[in-house]
Amino acid sequence: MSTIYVIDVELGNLQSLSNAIEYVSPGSTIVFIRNGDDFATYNDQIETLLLPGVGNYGHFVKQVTDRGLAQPVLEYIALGRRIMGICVGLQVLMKFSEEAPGQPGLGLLDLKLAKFTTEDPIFVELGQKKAVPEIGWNSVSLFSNDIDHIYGINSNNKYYYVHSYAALVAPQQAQIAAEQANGWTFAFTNYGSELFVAAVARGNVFATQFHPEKSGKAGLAVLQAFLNGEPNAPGAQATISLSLATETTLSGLSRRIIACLDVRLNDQGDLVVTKGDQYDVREKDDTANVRNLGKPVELATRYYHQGADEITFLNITSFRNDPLKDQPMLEVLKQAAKTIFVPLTVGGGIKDLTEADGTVIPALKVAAAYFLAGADKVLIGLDAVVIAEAYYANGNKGTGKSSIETISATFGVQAVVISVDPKRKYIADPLQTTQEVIKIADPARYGPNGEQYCYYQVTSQGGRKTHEMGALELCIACEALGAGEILLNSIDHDGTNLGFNLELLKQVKSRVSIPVIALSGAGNPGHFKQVFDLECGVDAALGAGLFHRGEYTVNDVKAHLREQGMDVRLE
Ligand code: 1PR
Repeated sequence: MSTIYVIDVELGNLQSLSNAIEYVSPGSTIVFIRNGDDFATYNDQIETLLLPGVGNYGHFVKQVTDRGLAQPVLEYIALGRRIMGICVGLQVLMKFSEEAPGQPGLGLLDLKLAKFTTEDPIFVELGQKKAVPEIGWNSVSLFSNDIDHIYGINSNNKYYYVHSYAALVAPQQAQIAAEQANGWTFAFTNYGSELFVAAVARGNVFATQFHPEKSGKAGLAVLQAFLNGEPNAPGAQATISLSLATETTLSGLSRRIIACLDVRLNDQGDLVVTKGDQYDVREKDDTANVRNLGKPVELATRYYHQGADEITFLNITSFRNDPLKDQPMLEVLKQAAKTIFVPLTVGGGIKDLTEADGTVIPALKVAAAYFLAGADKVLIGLDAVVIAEAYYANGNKGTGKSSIETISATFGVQAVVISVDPKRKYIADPLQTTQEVIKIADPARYGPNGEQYCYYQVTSQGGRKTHEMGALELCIACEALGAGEILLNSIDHDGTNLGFNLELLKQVKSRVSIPVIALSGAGNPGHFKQVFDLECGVDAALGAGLFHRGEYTVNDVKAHLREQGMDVRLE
């Protein structure tokens, strides 16, 4: 059996990469290399080396440098030995990134990284902003050197990207042409109107901007091609060719469908998947039991095989206990990450924790435990409300110490999702509140006393506590503090099967520049079409009850969207 060496600077979800290696190359031994001494110890034996990177470029490059890994990696490459970089592991091979001007990369390629623009012309002309980071499933649109595949990458498949910075083609066409003349092969992808480097290959070096370990079967085929030393592998053949998809979305991303599992202990102490009706998870019969819809890992695996683009676990009673001690949830993640190769998000109790003896466990450590267990993103609910209230009280300034700020500074903004639990409040006169109100368009939806306005008050602790702050104001503050994505619930729609809360989604999505995930209320595949048709450009849609109750599968939703001409990822 082969031995795969993986550079580990403790900044990423290496559990998933290890699981993916085990899946494509069963029985392989994985050896982590954490510093220059480790490299020296194993150097002569290394035949295959992986350089996975997640999150903040500057932090990652500093770790590679400070741990004495930069020189050994460059010497290893110069000797013609095989290495694959992933995400920031591709970016570190380049010379410079705007994300960290003072932290030069290894400079193997004379290319620079720049941030995607939210003011992408093809979005601006439609009155929209392009969400940054790019989070979702995109295809490889073109290759250099007259090839149409490399290491299993082909244009028929979709791969999972999660990044704000990229090697953009437009500002450095001459440098890219020069690198092609130096023997580099490129694959490129469009994000909106910005073409960027999706993968590079030359001799012993291969690197991808997307995450093959999170890109389902298509991604696993890429990882396998590298591990097998097959640069000419054609790659997994998608069950559909892109030519059949009648739309090309503005961003280039396929419509992202997420399955969500609300998880909690039931009265018997078992960790079960449950589902609320407007956040009430107890049966309406005389048992008043916690609704038990199944086992978390079993349901998550089922949804992965049904085509879910992401899986979200919400530990909905974690505000009552300490998630670090909440071993069941960490164990769920570990088990799920073994066979689910799409992004995993986990939420519930992610904040600074004070133990019984007064010891404070910082949110960063809580989040790190979840990343180590196999999560790609952490989701923050209650603490986001506390942080946003402090932000506004402090004159629209952060403290630099909040969970959102510390986790995004270390693991990248794309690793931080905020969960918003809003509840409608009718307003007769906009002057009655300092929060931005929505003018209700449909008179049939006016308030009980004919109120023509409303806004969505934020709640916490599963809707038990109501705050004056509006959902929009919460999202604006959290984006400013480093959140990379918004999970926008709606208690009024939760579990109703009446469809998503379109007016709330329009209000928030039109005012933020990070991806917004719609959830609460999905009752049939048509509701997903309805929300993706919104002009504001919702980035993803999430369902729970309709999947848990077995009324529809994820693929039913995707098949319906495809029939309607929408671009979805089908494997
Ligand atoms: O506050 O950081 O500990 O995070 C707690 C997390 O748990 C937050 O994301 C919060 O939204 C969630 N949560 C807390 N209580 C409940 C509850 O239901 N009692 N879940 C809860 C909220 C989110 C989704 C949603 C479905 C819509 N549910 O699962 O229910 O997507 O269902 P549907 O598609 O069937 O309509 P913290």
